[in-house]
Amino acid sequence: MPLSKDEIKMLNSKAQEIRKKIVDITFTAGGGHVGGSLSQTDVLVALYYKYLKIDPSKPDWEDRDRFILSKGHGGLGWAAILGDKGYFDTSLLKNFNKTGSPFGMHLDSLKVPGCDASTGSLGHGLAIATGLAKGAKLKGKKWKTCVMVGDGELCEGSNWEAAIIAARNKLNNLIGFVDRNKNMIDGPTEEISQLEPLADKFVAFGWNVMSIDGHDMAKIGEAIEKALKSRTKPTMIICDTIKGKCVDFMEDDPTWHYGGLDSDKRDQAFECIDKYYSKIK
Ligand SMILES: Cc1ncc(C[n+]2csc(CCOP(=O)(O)OP(=O)(O)O)c2C)c(N)n1
Repeated sequence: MPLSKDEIKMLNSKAQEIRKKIVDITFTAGGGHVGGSLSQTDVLVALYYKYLKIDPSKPDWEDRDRFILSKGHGGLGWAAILGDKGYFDTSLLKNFNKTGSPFGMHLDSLKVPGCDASTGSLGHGLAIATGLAKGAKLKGKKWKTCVMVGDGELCEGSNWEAAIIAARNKLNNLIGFVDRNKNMIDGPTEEISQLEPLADKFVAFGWNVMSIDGHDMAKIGEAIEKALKSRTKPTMIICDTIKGKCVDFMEDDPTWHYGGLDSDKRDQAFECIDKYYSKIK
């Protein structure tokens, strides 16, 4: 069933809140991977506030859906969501990435409840997710596995090995998302290591593939609903996104892969986010 107008409104309002938390954590931490955290937000919000079957009071519940953030440097944005969901006390985020904090820039599954796999060394999440999805099949379990990879991350060959195995094993319980913001750490993906035609590549590897606007909640919902109906194939949803989404001085600028904000820039970023959402509500 498509997302209702009220659900879309709720999800957008949550995404606005999470984007402001991302900006705030970037300010208090003294820096962070803010560009990619902002591009991944809408998909993560749709998953955590609508589609993932989880119980933050029981992070290890065996029948929970699994989510892996393979682009682990987006941990700052992921932590904002896990805290908001109630996995831990959000006051802990005031010390994000500081000495003694359970949060490093990349989340550690041994320290952060709700984090199913430690990532950060790129190229591992899709393989971990493939193993989890295969595990669910072997155990006859109904839970699904979702994973987000960065587009720059797809330069790692291990992704393509996992893609072969997932299709070979008919893992229709696996849903992948590419945060296709077209920028990596040091510039545009197509100038550094050409990925296009990306959708055709996953099709050739035996996946069910969709390409959507990764900032449109209705489209994200539609794609996930379709993926849930796949009978024999894993699904890859290629999400067209903007690095730094909603903050005009960061948008589509690879130099904001990692950055810090002073209080003026933080307030400017808050204003940009509020302005964007005043238009789409
Ligand atoms: C194996 C490995 N090589 C290099 C890095 C350094 N690194 C961190 S982020 C990044 C760029 C990733 O780009 P992308 O996946 O597109 O992330 P996004 O633009 O969504 O932030 C790189 C190369 C790493 N973390 N792991």
